[in-house]
Amino acid sequence: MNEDDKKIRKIIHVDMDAFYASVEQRDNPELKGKPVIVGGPPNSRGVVATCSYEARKYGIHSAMPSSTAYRLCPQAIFIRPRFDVYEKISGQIREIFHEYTDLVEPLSLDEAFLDVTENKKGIPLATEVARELLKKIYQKTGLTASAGVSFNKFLAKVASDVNKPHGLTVITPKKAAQFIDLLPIGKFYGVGKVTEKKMHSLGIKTGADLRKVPEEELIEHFGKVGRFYYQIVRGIDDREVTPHYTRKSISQEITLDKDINDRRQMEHILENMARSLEEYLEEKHIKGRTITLKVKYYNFKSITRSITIPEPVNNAAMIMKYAAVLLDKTDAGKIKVRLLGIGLSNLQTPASPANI
Ligand code: DCP
Ligand code: MG
Repeated sequence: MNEDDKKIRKIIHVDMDAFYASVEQRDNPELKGKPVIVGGPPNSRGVVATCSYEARKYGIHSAMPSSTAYRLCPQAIFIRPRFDVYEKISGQIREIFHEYTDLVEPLSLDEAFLDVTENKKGIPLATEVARELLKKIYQKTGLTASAGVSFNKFLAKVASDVNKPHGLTVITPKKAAQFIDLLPIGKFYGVGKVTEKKMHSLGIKTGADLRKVPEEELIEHFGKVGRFYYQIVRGIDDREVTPHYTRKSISQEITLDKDINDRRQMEHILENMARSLEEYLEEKHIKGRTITLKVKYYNFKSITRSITIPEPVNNAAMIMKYAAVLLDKTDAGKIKVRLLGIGLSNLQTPASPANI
């Protein structure tokens, strides 16, 4: 196909505003206008899942320890998450999306990509579709969302973040180059904290800086994903909106050379597995909320123990912390063990650059 024949796609990224916290404010009017933190209690080792915009003014953000959040804003109201409610609302917004297209790719409970190039209502302007989506979401749920509209996933996703809350941002092909040039490197798709640091150390702070780096050099520094960066900084991102995210879990297991009952040795093996999981998860930009430990005893009897936490994790230390708790719930040590495994499920992911 000739480049010119390629139809310009119309992609929308929708993301609810301060999702869990907004739900709590909606359901309890006393919380409206106040700093609300959803997550672990302040005197626990828990973390902030999210917080209301009023709380963000104090510097509080997702993944911050609740104890730190309390220090920053002692008058904040701490609330435990109610996943069943969030899941129900997530279903409601998905129904709205499907009124327009079946090309809906949910990234988490509160965000999704939609390809509305062809849509069920025959609306020619994607911006119009986005406007309707936000309005319907508000009418049906009483909650606000933000949307980004562009010709690929990368730009649509970045755009949805630009005018939060209740914002609608459109990046046309004409505006793309300038927009990308000014974009801080941390906002690029797939650039997490670690990559951001590395980019900074290479003198790459913005899209304009990134565009100056030759492809080979990016591949040298970042591996396969370097090619992806080279393309997206030029506004090229052909990834399709894929309706289902199929991967449900990630796990690793090891059959030991010989059966063991030394707890320290088990922890050592689990730590190695957690580190290798972390590497994989980081690369794919995946996090998970359910950690599962698998133990097979010397007599081939196999058991699993799981824990689901409010805050998705991807780092080895956290995975290991929970694996150790789960190990206590088994007879490992009392009974000799021949296999150990760790799994992560309830996955959350932005559409990974590794999928292109
Ligand atoms: N979440 C979580 N832990 C995180 C990040 C998010 O448990 N580290 C949960 C709580 C959020 C929801 O997922 O409400 C959606 O995440 P977002 O990143 O979209 O954050 P919010 O919707 O809360 O805020 P924003 O308005 O910035 O999108
Ligand atoms: Mg959100």
